Amino acid sequence: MNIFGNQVKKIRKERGLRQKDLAEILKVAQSTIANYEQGIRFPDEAMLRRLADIFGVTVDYLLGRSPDAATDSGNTDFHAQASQVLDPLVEQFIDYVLELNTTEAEKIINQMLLKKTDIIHVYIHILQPALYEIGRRWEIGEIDVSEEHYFSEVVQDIMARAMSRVNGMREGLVFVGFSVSGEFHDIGIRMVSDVLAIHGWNSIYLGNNLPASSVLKAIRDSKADAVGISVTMPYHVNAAAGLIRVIRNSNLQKPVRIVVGGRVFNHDSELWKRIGADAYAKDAEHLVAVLSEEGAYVSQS
Ligand code: B12
Repeated sequence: MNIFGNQVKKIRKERGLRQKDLAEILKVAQSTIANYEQGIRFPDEAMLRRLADIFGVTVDYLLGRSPDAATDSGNTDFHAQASQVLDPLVEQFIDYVLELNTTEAEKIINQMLLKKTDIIHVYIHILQPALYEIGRRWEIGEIDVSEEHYFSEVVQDIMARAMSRVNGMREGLVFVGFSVSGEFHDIGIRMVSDVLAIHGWNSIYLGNNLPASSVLKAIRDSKADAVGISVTMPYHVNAAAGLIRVIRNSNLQKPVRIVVGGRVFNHDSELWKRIGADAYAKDAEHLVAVLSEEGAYVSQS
């Protein structure tokens, strides 16, 4: 019985990928995918892991050992990242939120916010690692999905309150940031948009699930200088590539720089080039450096 091959074929189709598309993402020949699906070949451990990552499922699910795509059935050490050594402040912040003590959690953050640029430090060094840790705990079944949802809502509330310290309308260069259509993860691009706002950009954050026509309208109406597209799940990469083509082929009054970022790019350092973006940044702080290094944009702060 070819359980693995059948799983690959089923999930590939669910994600709307052709064998050719999957082969391109994995940088293998199309025949390799065909062989997997027909049970002629079986991947090594690294390739199994990559396939699971690309599909956003567990290795157990790929192997037909678990009926659940998102949680492992016991054999979790294969897929879950090792627990990282966490900054005690991050750990304390997580504990408070999971104990539903948001007052104490927010106190940790507020004590760090003496000037507006401290928000960047809090984002990158407290909230971001806390969210990554929450993802890890969810993946190994240590916390429930409801706790993961709650945690991300609390983080977004805290971000909104922190940003109320930064003035509303800015006169600087215009950045339009959003997550590619279909992508639920939008906290990362929201952080990026906020960080650019702190650096004086007129930063317009659009959230997620926008049709291409609305993206184009936003770029046109705002006369955007740069557009930021966020992708977390590997199966949304094609949508991002398509959107980049649409933006390039549209008749904009002025050229716009297209920058991309998000988990999927952090795991494949050349992917941004292959999908036609102008630049990539690994996190919000890095983006500021990338944009100013390019010399095209000078921080207004
Ligand atoms: C919160 C969360 C959710 C929330 C999202 C809420 C929201 N409004 O965003 C909810 C519950 C909705 C969710 C859903 C899902 N999730 Co989820 N989620 C997470 C979690 C825990 C945190 C994500 C996050 O906010 N990270 C913090 C931000 C700040 O980090 P970041 O996104 O990397 O962003 C930084 C950089 O990447 C960069 N960046 C990001 N975007 C951009 C854009 C530009 C232009 C630039 C320059 C830079 C840049 O800068 C950012 C700031 O520094 C992660 C764990 C993780 N490791 O990330 C899992 C995680 C991403 N989710 C995962 C999965 C599997 C899912 C689901 C498929 C689960 C399911 N079965 O339903 C769905 C996805 C559905 C979909 N269509 O998208 C997996 C993905 C695994 C994989 N193979 O890729 C993860 C890794 C969890 C895990 N350990 O397994 N998720």
